[in-house]
Amino acid sequence: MPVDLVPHPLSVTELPGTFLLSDDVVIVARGSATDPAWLLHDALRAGTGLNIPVTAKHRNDSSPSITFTQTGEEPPDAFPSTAIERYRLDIRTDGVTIESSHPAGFVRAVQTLRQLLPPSTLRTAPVAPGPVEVPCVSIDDEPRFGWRGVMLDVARHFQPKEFVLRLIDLAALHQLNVIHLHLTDDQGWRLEVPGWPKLTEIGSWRSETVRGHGRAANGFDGTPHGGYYSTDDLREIVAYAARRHITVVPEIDMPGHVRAVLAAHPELGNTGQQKPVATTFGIFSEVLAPTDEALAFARDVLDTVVDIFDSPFIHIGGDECPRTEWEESDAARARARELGLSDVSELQSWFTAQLADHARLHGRRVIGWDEILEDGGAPRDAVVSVWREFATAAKAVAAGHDVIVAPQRAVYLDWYPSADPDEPLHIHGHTPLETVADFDPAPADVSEAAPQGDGDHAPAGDPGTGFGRIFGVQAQLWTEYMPTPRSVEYAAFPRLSAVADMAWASMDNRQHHPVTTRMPAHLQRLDAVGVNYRPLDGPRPW
Ligand code: TNX
Repeated sequence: MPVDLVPHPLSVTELPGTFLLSDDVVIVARGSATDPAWLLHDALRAGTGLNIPVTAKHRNDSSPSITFTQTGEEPPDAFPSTAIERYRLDIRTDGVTIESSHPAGFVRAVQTLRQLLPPSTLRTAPVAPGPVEVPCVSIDDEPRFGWRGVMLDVARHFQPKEFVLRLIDLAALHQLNVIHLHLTDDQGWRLEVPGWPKLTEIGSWRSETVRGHGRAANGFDGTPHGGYYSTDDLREIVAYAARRHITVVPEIDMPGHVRAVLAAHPELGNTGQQKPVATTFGIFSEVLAPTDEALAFARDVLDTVVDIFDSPFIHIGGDECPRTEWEESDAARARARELGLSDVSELQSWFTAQLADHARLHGRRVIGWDEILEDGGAPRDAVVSVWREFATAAKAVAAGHDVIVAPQRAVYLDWYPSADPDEPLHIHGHTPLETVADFDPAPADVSEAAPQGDGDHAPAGDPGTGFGRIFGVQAQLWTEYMPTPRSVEYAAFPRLSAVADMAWASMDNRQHHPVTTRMPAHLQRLDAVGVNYRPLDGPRPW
């Protein structure tokens, strides 16, 4: 039985025989392994109907067991860190053992075990209830990167909470550990902020939406579009992800991409003019004014975000912020002078620094798209999401920034998966599965760009892990042309499976066992989960 796992583990040894998972089996787990053990219990219950007990001690009888064992000292709960995700999974004919020093590693082992079961067990109810055979195998595993993410844009098209939870399940199955939610943009504001009711009353709705699919989709038929998550919805999402050791990174895009904010609060803009929430896509000239009032707003939103999300990193956007309004505003120019800036274009850098200061007060760090490096730059503790030129990754690392590799040419899943004219409407260029499968997010020249042996890069209390690192890699799902979960899944899969492999597997394993050859087996898993993936041989929408 070939074990075509996605992502590919660091080391896999296939052994003869199978382990019979039946109702004679018990799961043995204590302490930090208890929650992951129940995650396994729940998955087995759903997929096989077996109600395998979780106990703290081995029984005296000879019941075969799946035993979770904590090994060594639990490493500090640092994120991102590959050490906490290390695990060993040993499946023998007479029992299964899972070892890790941290619950994150136990959860990853559970996901690998799920992939080793017959694909039909990934369904939400058993189609063939009862015992299943698991191939014997010995796996030693650790990810290449500690940040393995997917960004979902819920602003351009609101995506129901149930779909966010499903995406978390799919991410978990693929060993991804970050869901980045792009919560705000010109076309909609998607989170409730106590004290700012107009943001959701006005900013979450637009009068038109892009309808349909295919190349004719870019039309409007007067159907309004909207929606937002309540603070409880978001807390539920965070808790659901946390059980799977996935961090939900919220993004509030500022100071550009704020048409939805300004529709609700024109007083935060540069012209005072009230314009509706945007109904088309692109880059708009409207940006936040560099005023104390706008800054107070941004801080208030960050306070809410920090209260809901436990992520050590808060994304503040920073992409595509035109300077035109600032250049044309006497007040903005005066403010820039007052702040001692040499030009209004540095107002964005000032804004980033203010938000980074505020985040730091809460013990958090900001992330920004790579534009934050321009016109004055960003504080060194700001993490940079490199999305335009991949070469920027090396520059950002050399400047001492931690980096998330997210270049559009390799990991923008909103780009076309092929040049086939029958592809449903996507955006910009082409990112076929093969391009994703071949991309190395940290080739030597990028990873070696880090400042060497400079103690001054090490954050206080964290010796040995200086700034200037490649955290990992992240795929983007911008939803301009993805109106529904079904269209998101079509764009995402199976390319996101290849991103997961890129983020976890070693280059050596990726070269010797290309993800494209493992894909046919993996698609059976996606079939069982009911994922609306794009078939390997092209479009059939729908
Ligand atoms: C650029 S990537 C954007 C988004 C668009 C995307 C479409 C980035 C930081 N900004 O606003 O949705 O291109 O691919």
